[in-house]
Amino acid sequence: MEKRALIVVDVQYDFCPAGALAVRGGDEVVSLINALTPRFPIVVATQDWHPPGHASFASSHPGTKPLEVIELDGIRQVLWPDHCVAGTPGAEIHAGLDLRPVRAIVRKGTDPRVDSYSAFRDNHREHPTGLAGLLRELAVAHVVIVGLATDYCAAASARDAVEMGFAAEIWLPATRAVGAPPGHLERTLAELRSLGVVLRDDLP
Ligand code: VGL
Ligand code: ZN
Repeated sequence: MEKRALIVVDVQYDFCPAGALAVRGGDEVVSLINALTPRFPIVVATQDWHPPGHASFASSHPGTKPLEVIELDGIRQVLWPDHCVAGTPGAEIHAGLDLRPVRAIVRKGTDPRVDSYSAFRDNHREHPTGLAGLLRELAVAHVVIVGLATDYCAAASARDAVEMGFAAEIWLPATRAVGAPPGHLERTLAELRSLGVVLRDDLP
């Protein structure tokens, strides 16, 4: 079988209960992912890593509130509470996640002007993170995506993976979703399916 990599997306305190951008049940993925990592020859993780005042923060746009949608440099941007500010405790990867099998941690969202949901490139689809090159050099043809959040960073990573020539799956039980705005999760999953992303409802 072709070589598979596990991509562990944004399992960070700010996406866990009590975090700044808490995703319901976010911390529940930790033990599920720990059980998966030994089964993959390559495991990489991503870390949302924003400078203070990042353009995705509602606080950077006076008069707006989190979860409002604006147009930012010509693309749709959901505004978020301040989260995953580089170097803060909320930006740390959950201490329960076993990082020993993780070969590389890719940080993203570091450009103050543009958001970066995907593990592969920013939301303008202009600046790659380098992950595609790393995976290709390691002869990975197929990626399995788990982590947070299903409907934003996991989804964007799967979409880009397919577009960049990888086969992609999301293993849904090891993800949790933001679930906003209404209907976004369902639309996103339908779109991913139509692009050929395999959405698994169980964990093997
Ligand atoms: C994420 C919103 C903002 C995610 C990151 O990891 O899904 N969502 N930044
Ligand atoms: Zn973010």
